[in-house]
Amino acid sequence: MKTILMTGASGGVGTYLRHELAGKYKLRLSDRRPLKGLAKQETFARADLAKMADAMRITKGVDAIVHLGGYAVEGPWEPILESNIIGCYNLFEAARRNGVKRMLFASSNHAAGFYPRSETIDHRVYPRPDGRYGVSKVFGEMLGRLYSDKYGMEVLNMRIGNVGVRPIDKRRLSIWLSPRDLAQLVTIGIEHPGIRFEIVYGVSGNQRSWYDNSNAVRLGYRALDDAEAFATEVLASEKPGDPVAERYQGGAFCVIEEAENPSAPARVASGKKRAKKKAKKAKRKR
Ligand code: 15L
Repeated sequence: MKTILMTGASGGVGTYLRHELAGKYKLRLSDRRPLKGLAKQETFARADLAKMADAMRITKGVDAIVHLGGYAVEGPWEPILESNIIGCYNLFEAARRNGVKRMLFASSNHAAGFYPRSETIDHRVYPRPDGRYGVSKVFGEMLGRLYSDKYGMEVLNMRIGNVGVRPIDKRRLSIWLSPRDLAQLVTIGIEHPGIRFEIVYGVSGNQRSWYDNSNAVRLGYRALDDAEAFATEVLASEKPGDPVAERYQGGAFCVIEEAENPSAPARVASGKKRAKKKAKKAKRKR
């Protein structure tokens, strides 16, 4: 049985994936936060990927890495820099030094979030990140490109939409990824023999998809789910949003400013504090 390192295992995507992959692999779970309730084939290795020593310790002796760890939404630069730039670099470099061949990178739809919703995009489009977070995902993809070309690492980038048991709004009807479809893509990433460097979209077979996911299909992906089954219910409670957010695939990420992200309370609180301080200072100067 292969040993797979899963970073960011305490997060939402990690939790779904652990459940879906149970019994298929030995899972070495890792996160900055402690994790309780391990299943039979699971072990936990606490790590802060901003520290190279931690990255070296957890990547020893694994067959593949599923890198979910990082700052997962648009937000202030500092935590994105620490987790998604420094942490991501440390992980790739530690993997290389420890001889790990296979890397599955949880990229995001936000690496290309500034494409309009009227356009269907495939894995070959030029990135159009919709914020600092999106830029950090492009960085991760390009680290993969470098480590593949220079060191022969085998890299699958999954531009994940939104993982959940159901799509939560109109935008997610186009980018939803069910847990079992996520597991199918991850399994392809671990098992497919011919991977060098690939980009696929981490979305289910949604009728309203903005993606031509033929590269995933070429690798054997056959999505089992389609968000359309939830469309009537979802659209009944949909309220009109910001017109810019509505125009682009990345939605609200395209308009969010540093201190505005309600889905990142802890970090944003400090971002807000900083913004207030800055404003006060500027007022005093005036
Ligand atoms: C992402 O990349 C985020 O990690 C996730 O929290 C969602 O915001 C998702 O994109 C989305 O676009 O819905």
